[in-house]
Amino acid sequence: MNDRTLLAVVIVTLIVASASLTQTFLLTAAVTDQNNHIDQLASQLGGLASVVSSLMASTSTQSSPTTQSQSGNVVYLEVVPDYGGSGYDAFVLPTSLGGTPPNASSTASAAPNNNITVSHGVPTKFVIINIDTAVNENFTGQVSVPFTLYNDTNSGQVALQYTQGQTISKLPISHTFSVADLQVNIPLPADTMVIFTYTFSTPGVYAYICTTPCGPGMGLAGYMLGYVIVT
Ligand SMILES: [Cu+2]
Repeated sequence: MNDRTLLAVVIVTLIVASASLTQTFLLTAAVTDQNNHIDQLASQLGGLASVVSSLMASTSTQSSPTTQSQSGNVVYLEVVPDYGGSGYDAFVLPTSLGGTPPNASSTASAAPNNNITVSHGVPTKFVIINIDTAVNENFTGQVSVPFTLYNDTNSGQVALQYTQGQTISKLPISHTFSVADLQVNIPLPADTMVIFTYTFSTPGVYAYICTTPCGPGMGLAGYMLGYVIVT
């Protein structure tokens, strides 16, 4: 091999080696880039996982099978006509709405649990949805606990504010949400939603009832009678 040939071989070898080095460098850069990308994805997924787990945690605290949770200090309660059979209107917690309604007239022990648990000293927002269209009484009285009344949501929510001390005269209603011990007496007109906030100051068990003559469910535990358990 003469010098010229040797030089050519060296040059070719150098070119091949440098190409290989460049390729290695490029590959390494690509892998590093991909690793960064994976890290980024993982952190995004981690963020998503924490959002999902926090959502699941808040969902699970809201779905206690027997009592309405005070999660977020909001209590949802529905008034369902004929829930336990003809005339047996009832306060029903959303968690009890699924499944087969009880038949109160044939099974005395079929009373559903509509007890509500709240914490004392914490403002609790009550959202009461009355789907009963019957009018059982004209309500007259003074407002002790302010509330907002929303008319039939089908025709658009029209908010009416009732302030403390205001006199209500002959308001047609289906039911009331009344805690006699605490002067809570909220009228529930037909097909409306009523929202009010109340702070129970002392732990204990307080009966809540409906005072209108609305049928055999009146004064019956699990129907138009339930308990607020203040912890
Ligand atoms: Cu009633």
